[in-house]
Amino acid sequence: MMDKGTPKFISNFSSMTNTETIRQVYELARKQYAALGVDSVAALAKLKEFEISLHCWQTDDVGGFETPDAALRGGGIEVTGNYPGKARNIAEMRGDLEKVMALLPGKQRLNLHAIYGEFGNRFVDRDQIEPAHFQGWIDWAAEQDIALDFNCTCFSHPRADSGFTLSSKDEKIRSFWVEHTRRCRTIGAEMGKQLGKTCIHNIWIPDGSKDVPVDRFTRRALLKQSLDEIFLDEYSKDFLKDSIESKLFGIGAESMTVGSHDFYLGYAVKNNKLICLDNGHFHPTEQVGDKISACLQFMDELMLHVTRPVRWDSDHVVTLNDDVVLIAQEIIRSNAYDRVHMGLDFFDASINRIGAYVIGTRAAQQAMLYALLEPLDRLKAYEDEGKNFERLALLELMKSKPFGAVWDYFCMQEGVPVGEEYIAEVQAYEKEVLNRRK
Ligand code: RNT
Ligand code: ZN
Repeated sequence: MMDKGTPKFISNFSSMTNTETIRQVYELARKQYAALGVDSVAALAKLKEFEISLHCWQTDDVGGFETPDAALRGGGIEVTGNYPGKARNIAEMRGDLEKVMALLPGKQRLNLHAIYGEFGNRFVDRDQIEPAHFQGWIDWAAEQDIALDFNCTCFSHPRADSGFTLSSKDEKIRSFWVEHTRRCRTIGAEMGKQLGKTCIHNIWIPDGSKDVPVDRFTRRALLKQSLDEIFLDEYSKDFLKDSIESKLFGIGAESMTVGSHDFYLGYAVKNNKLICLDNGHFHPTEQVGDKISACLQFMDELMLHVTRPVRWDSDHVVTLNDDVVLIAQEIIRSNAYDRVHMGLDFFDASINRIGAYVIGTRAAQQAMLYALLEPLDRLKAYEDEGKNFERLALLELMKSKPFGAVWDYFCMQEGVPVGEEYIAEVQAYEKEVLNRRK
């Protein structure tokens, strides 16, 4: 089992850090927050328990290990860059993820895609995959004391080349993807069962059309039919929960996406599923943060894919930006800490991939901390009294409160590098591990 309290770092960061200073600065910060009625000790306790599901696909640029030279192809998503050191096999991928988790405070889960099974040296097609292909991952997750989430992979495959999978009009193709996704749910349920922690299985498909279609209706009817078939198999919610992920458009599918937000929202509400909101999958002026309280009126739980779209669904590394902060604030303000599951979804091959994970995950955690440190009672009181100047003033003032001091203290408590110390850790791993991969 991984113990975050016993850091296993290559460089000796603790000597560089004045732990006493961090403690003192935190103590001053704690008092400032307390003066506003904010309990920073309680905030850190909550942050420590908030699980973030790490997407496995940043390790290898969404390639997977079905064949030795597998790479992302098509599906309307793109990985750009050729920074050295990507994981070439599952052993390297696990090593990378262990390193990432050792550099992160708090709790993580791992979000796997179906293309990351252990298929030995033979090709196992998507409609043939079984729990046995993921037993190694389940065992590894148990050793790491983390839960697993899972995804069917309905792209990077000849049967997805037409641009349609679960909404294909070719019955052979459609039923192939139905079979794949059914098997993925079986695998997810097995993960949840063995690990004793519910697995969320997410369905995202690339289906859409480049130019204006005339028959959107049949496509969506086919997708609905496929989902109905997929969800015929019932699993205990203790083992498996299902989410469905919408999208506005993808490259090569600019004019229509079959699985749009309206489509999946309707499906999820009617069929008691989770919706997965990816903040790269909406019009740039729409805010996923705003959607949380709307969706939660009609469903028990939500899944998130936190990412950073730059002009389009570019899946840049998550940073602590307004979009991510609003998402976190809306989780806390809606008292939905237990109802919203946060996963990450970015893939940048132009920078050190381990560093990308650490930056992105820490940013998401920092957003949560920022939200947890909000003087919510006072802000709500202002709002209820119509004191909108006061509300805006306090929101602005919170931006210059000593949030960083609380964050640093949290990292120190968790036994992970504080502040910029993680840069040296990532550099050392690059030198000693990543650069040896040719
Ligand atoms: C694609 C979706 C989807 C994928 C992963 C790899 O636009 O965001 O979630 O990124 O399944
Ligand atoms: Zn996504």
